[in-house]
Amino acid sequence: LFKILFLLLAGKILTSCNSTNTGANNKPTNILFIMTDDHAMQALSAYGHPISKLAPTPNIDRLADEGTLFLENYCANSICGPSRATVLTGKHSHANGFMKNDGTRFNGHQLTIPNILQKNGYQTAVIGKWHLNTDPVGFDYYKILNDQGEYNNPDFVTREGVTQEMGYVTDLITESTIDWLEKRDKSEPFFLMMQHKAPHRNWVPAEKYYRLFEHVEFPVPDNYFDNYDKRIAAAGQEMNIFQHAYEGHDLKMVTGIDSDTLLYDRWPQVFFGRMTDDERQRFLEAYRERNNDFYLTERTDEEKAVWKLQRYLQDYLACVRSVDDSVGEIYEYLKEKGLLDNTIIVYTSDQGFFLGEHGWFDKRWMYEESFRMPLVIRHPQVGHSPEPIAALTQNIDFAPSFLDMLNVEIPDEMQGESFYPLMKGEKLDEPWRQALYYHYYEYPGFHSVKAHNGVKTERYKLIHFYQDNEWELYDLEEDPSEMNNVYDDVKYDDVRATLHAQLDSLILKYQVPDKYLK
Ligand code: SGN
Ligand code: CA
Repeated sequence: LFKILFLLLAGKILTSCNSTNTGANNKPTNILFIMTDDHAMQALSAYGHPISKLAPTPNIDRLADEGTLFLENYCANSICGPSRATVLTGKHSHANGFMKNDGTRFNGHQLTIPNILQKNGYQTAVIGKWHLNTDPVGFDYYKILNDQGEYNNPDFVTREGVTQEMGYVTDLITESTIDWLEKRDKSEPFFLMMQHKAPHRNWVPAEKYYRLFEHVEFPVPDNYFDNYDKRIAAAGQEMNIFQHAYEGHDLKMVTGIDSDTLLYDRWPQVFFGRMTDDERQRFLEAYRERNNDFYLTERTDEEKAVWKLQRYLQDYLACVRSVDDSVGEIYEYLKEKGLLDNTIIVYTSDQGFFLGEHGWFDKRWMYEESFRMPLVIRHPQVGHSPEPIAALTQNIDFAPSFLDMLNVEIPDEMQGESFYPLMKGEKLDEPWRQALYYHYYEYPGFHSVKAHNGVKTERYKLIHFYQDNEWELYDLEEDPSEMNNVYDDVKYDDVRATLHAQLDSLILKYQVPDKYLK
């Protein structure tokens, strides 16, 4: 009997030593995955963009100071549902089946991080934006927004049904996250996804921040008045701030001096209709001075375009402020509960966003601003990486990397690679990838961005708008703003040939079916 007891005990000690799934003090490692909606790198001050200097994000920056900042992280398909499906599955859109935000229903029964971690003894939860059109699978608990969700007094969907909660969406998601952390079974590790709606369109700030940036002039991008020369697809889009932003819904403009009626208010039920009468009145008062000024000051069209850009950025960045507050609150909670040393905190956004570059809002393009995804990871055992990571990483890598960090086997069918060795500064068995594959499908669709795929290397980018067989090539070193399509320039003959070969090989590697390339 003693012998058996001894063997059992030795076995137990051995398994717990073998597992790297332990943080400091051998506590199991948790992951808190924070994802926002449409948070551009230009608006995250750890990345140092001039816009963010006027609207800093100290709480997210602290994660970077104590962790790892990824400089060249990209999405596979710059749109909400598809990016989220890629994060969950570690696969490109064609492989996980969620290619467009067109009502596609996500198949949650494939191999996903929550499914795998749940089977490995993790408590799993998702709180906030989900937007995949099927109920979350693999989660012990969920409390998600209805579809895109609302900023004010939003509806939340749980297994029990739909309930409206009074308040501001970012605060409510933060409170529910802390509430879940409080009530969870503390004997098991957790994988928790906190997914904010902000700063998604129509950029409604928290009441305390309505006037936060009222008098701040943000830098106007050099290419704000882009004429889309030699870029046929870009010329056909519908995401120009001056022309296409809805004056009421997006820019909160009213019909005249002292008016209480919004100009074009596209979907009253998700915006003004969600507010109480008092809330609406306080909102109108807060915007009154700016709105009156629009009618009291004469402006040329060009000046109006800049005025609209400022209005857009003021609200967008005020939404970001609440997101940053949320990160701060969660951080304090983890600190207070002694969870910082065994919780990996990830901060990212489902894709990037245009903050006036090319004259635009929204995303979808393979151009840098929307293609890039901010990514910051605070891993307590890795600590601060003095050098940010400049390798080409992508959201297909998230699932394999998280599994790797928790020492859980990575399924073969995942198309991404674990970037965890890069974070630890380990020498790699094989060189890291030199080229990324991108594919956007949603055309026809909102904002009229033609479907395209392409390849990006450290210096170059080749894009194919395959429905019209239009090609674009950018030299990002010479032309970081992607204004000069050099596809037909003989100087780039060799580069073009190499990029074509890289694109073909990525299409093969990821097995993109022919039918999706027409
Ligand atoms: C909404 C927005 C669009 C946005 C899509 C996709 N319009 O339709 O501007 O491109 O969502 O966004 S809105 O006025 O209703 O906000 S995504 O984040 O879901 O990809
Ligand atoms: Ca989004």
